[in-house]
Amino acid sequence: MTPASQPTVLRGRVVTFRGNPFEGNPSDALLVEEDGVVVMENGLITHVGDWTALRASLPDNATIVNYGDALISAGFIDTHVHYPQLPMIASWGAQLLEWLDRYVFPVEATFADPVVAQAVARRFLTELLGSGTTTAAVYCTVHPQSVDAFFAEAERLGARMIAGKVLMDRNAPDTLRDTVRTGYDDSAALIARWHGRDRLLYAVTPRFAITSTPEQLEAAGQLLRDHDGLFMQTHLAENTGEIAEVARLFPNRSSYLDVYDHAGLVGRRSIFGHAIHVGEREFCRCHESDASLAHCPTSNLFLGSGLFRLFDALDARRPVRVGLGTDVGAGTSLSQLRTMGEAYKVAQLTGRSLHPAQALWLATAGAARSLHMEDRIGTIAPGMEADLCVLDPHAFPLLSDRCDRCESIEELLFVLMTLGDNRCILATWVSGRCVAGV
Ligand code: XAN
Repeated sequence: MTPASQPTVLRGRVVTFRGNPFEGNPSDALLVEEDGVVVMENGLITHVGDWTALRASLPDNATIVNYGDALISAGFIDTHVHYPQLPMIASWGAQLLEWLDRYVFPVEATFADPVVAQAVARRFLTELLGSGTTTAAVYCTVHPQSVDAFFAEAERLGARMIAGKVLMDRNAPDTLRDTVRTGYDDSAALIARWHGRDRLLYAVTPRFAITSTPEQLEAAGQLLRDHDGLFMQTHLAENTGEIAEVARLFPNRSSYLDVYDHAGLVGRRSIFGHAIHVGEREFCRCHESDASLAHCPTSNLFLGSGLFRLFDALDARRPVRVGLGTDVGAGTSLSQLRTMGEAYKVAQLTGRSLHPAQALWLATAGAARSLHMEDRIGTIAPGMEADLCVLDPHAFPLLSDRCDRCESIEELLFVLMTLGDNRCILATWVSGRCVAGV
C-alpha cells in the first residue's frame, strides 16, 4: 500500500522518549506533549510539538484528527511471535516440549494448505494491528507458502514486518521437516522474493537447536553470510528439559548459546527468544556481538518456563538489547499492554520494580533498538516512520475511573498497562494511514 500523501495531523497527548529509561531517572527519559500534535506526510512524521505552538503553521490541506486526552504513542513492536499459533492459543496442561508435540506441531502442519495460511495471516494481522502493534518479528511455519501468505498480507497493509520460514530437519513430525538443502533453497527463494520489498524484511528462522541438525544450523549461518541485512531469530534456554536435550544433542558445545555461535548465528540482528536460563557468559556474548533478547513474560508464566532476569540482562556494564515479545501461542495475548503488565509482575518476582516508562520503552523505543531499527521506528520524531497507536484511558468504566485519579503520566501509563487491553486501542496508524479503529 502506498503511504498517505496528504498531510494528516493527530492531536492528543503525545508520549514518547527522549532517552533510555534504564539509564538514569526513568521519568526524565519520557517526552510528553500534554496537548500535542503529530504531523504525518508520505508515510513519515514531519513535525511533533505543542498544538498551540504549531497550529498556525499546519498545512492548509491537512486532515486533523482530534483524540482529546487519549495518548498518542509510537506503534508497539513485538519482537517474538508465531502467527501460525493463533488458532491454538490457550492450549493447556503441558510444558514446552510436550506442548509443542501436543498442540503446536499439529496446527502448524495445516499450513501446508495456502488457503489456511492466508486466512490465519489475515486474522493475525488484523488482531495485531488492533492491539496497537505496528511491527513484529514473526515465525511462520516450515512451509514457504506460510511466508508468502504472511508477507503478502503485510504488504497489502503497508506494515513494517520481519518474518521467516521455520527451519526444522529433525525431531519434528515428517510433515513438518525440511532438509538442509530444501531449507536453504526455500529460504533463499523467499529472501529473493520478499527481503527489502516495501517495508518487509527477512529473518532466517531455525526453530531451535533441538529441531535442527548441526548441518542445518551451518546452512542457516551460510544464508546470513550470503545476503545483506537479514535477521536471525530462534529460541534460547527457555526450559530446563529443553536445555538438557540440547546438551545431549550437542555434547561438544560449551553452552546452548555456543551451539548457535558455532554456526555463525550470534551477531547483529540475531534475536533470541526467552533466554531465561542463561548466565553472565551468555549476557556478555550477546552484548559484545550486539545480539538481542526477546522477553516474553506471558509465555514464560503460561508454560511455567521461568523468570527472565531483565535487570541482569540490562546491566549497565554490558547491557544487552532487549525488547518485549508476546510469543503467541505460548503467550496468552497479542496485546503489548497485557505483556507490559506481565513483565512488571515477572520483574516483581525477581525482586525488582519495572517503572512504567521502562515497560513502555521495552514495547517501543527499546524494542526498535533491539531490532537495530531505532532510526526508523519506536519513537515519535520528525523523519521517523508514521507508525502510531492511540490509547484511550476511558475505554471502559473501571479504567476510566482509575485513570481520572491519576496524578502523573507515569501513573496513567502504569494503570493502562495493569488494567488495559485491546479495548484501549482507539486507533492504529501505519505509514500515516489509519488501519485499525478510528
Ligand atoms: N521453542 C519454542 N518456544 C515457544 O514458546 N514456542 C515455540 O513455538 C517454540 N519452538 C521452540
